[in-house]
Amino acid sequence: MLSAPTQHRIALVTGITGQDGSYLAEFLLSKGYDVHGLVRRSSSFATGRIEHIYRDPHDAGARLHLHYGDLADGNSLERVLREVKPTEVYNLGAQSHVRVSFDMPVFTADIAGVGTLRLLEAVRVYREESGTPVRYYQASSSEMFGKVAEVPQSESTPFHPRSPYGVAKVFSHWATINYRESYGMHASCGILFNHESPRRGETFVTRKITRAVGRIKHGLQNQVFLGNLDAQRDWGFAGDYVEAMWLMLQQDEPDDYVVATGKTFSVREFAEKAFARVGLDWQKHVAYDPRYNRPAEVDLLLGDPAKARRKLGWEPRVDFDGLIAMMVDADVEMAAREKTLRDAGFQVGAME
Ligand code: NAP
Ligand code: G4F
Repeated sequence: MLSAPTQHRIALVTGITGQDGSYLAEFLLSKGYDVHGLVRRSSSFATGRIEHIYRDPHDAGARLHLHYGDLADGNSLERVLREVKPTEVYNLGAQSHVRVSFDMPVFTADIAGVGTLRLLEAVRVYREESGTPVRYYQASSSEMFGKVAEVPQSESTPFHPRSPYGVAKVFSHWATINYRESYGMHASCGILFNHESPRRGETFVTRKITRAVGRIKHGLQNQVFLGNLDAQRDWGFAGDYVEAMWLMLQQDEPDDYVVATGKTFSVREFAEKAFARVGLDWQKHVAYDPRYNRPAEVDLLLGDPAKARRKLGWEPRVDFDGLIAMMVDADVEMAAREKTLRDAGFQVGAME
């Protein structure tokens, strides 16, 4: 059941510069929230996905505020909570790349695992000291199901993570439930299946494929190297999934929810449809490179979103074909801009 807001709504979002953070910021601003984002210091700007909000001619830009902080640094989290005084906290920050988590397991555990605990503890203390009833969202992941115990996966499916990232997310998931049960915190976990968009990081498989399609179409490259084409994922649109995050925090009671489309497709099918969208045969352009395989793979993810549908009234709006069309079209346009730059003598390139 939706509970009516009783006070001015202020959200703090970790991971605001990421794919989901940018869509969530737009969504919350459209609902009238003041939105505060935690950003890490880096030697170059990482704010490309939210820059357009600042340029918004209406008041949204004025209601978006950024604060330096890091999930590795508990003191920074405490300081930002005291400054911002949020009514809702969304923890989206993480080293979120599964393949990279095998190369950087300790860093991944520190940010995607212990980082959550630092934030939960900071929220607990802030809530007790200020008397403010903060609601908390944890970005849990279908990667926790790993070597799946059943198909489809629901909130009651046992976890069997297959990567340092998946293990860290299981830790965060249970830490969140523990804070709910121990301290009565309104803390909910969204077990989100893969969700993509034109803002998806370029090293995740969907975006890597659609970027390649755009560049191949415009003659900027000829091939893309991929790993396991047999893996199956339940892919949705990130813009739809951030609404489910918000809905969880509007419920009277905190709980955990699977957010998915209920349909699964292979990487091969994604590639085939993405190339076909611009009239190309994927088999002429996709090559295999074992570097992109993982030491342990998650073969099949398929979510059962029945609980989210029933209790939150949530439904995905964009289907698999719609998602591919949206991503390919955006990346064909991006490649056209790159080509114009290249033809004008600028150096352009995409990293794999
Ligand atoms: P993303 O695009 O990789 O964004 C990750 C965000 O976390 C970025 O803003 C990044 O900042 C930030 N971050 C990284 N290390 C940090 C640190 N030490 N302290 C503070 N912030 C840090 O990921 P996403 O796809 O938006 O996913 C959002 C969350 O949902 C992540 O927790 C992810 O694990 C989880 N999730 C994602 C999916 C999916 O399919 N997308 C599915 C299930 C769960 P920089 O910009 O500075 O790097
Ligand atoms: O796009 P991916 O890297 O996403 P993955 O590993 O499923 O993780 C994403 O979804 C999780 C939710 O289940 C999130 F929690 C996580 O943060 C992230 O957003 O890989 C998808 C599949 C894998 O099976 C991988 O082996 O694609 C396969 N694949 C094949 N070739 C490739 C490639 N993946 C990548 N990144 N690059 C390739 O060249």
